Amino acid sequence: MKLYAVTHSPFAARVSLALRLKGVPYEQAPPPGGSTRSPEYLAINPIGKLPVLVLPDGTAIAESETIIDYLEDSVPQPSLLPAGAQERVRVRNAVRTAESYVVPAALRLFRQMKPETRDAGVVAAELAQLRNGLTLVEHFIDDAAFAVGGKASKADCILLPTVILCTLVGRIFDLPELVAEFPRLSSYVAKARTNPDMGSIWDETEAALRAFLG
Ligand SMILES: N[C@@H](CCC(=O)N[C@@H](CS)C(=O)NCC(=O)O)C(=O)O
Repeated sequence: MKLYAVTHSPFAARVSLALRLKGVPYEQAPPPGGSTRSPEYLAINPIGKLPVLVLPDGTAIAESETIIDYLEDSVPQPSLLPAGAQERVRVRNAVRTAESYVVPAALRLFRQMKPETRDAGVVAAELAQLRNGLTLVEHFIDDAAFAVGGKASKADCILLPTVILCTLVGRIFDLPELVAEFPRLSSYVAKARTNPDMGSIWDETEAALRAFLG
């Protein structure tokens, strides 16, 4: 399988982690034509975003969460969902909460990255949203090496790259303790990073994103 992705993308990191956890071999490549706006890439993914997974028959699957769901359907073992219905709810609530309340605020904060054009009011409002989202995420996760249910799940695939984004937000806005304000989340991340797949995705993505942001 081919994964069109860049290593600094937290959305690509979600899928890379799912592929590694499932033991699916893949080859990573940058978007054809050199950009997500190239005609070649838009012919593959009209959404114009990375990542995209291209199957051996040429089928292209867009959107990180949809790709992970496809992997779960097509390569059921090891499953990235817990066995019980209630634990699956917790995975989905952790994923939705990160996706709906944390990631959008983090992405809006990245638009305020440059101090010279920064709007202090927007930054304060978005940091409040971000902190609220992280508080909600903490509600759904375990203080353990895996976010939910004692084994790797879709929740880990979404949450770890989300926390990387938040770590970088903290660095940009001079809040080095931003993630540490959330003790359950911080403790989970520290334990999760001891897992070889999760630790390597964290290290690779964080280093690439730091370099990308300068
Ligand atoms: N909802 C998408 C978001 C993907 C996304 O925003 N990818 C960024 C890379 S971090 C991208 O491709 N940006 C290029 C662009 O917007 O042109 C997903 O989950 O896959």
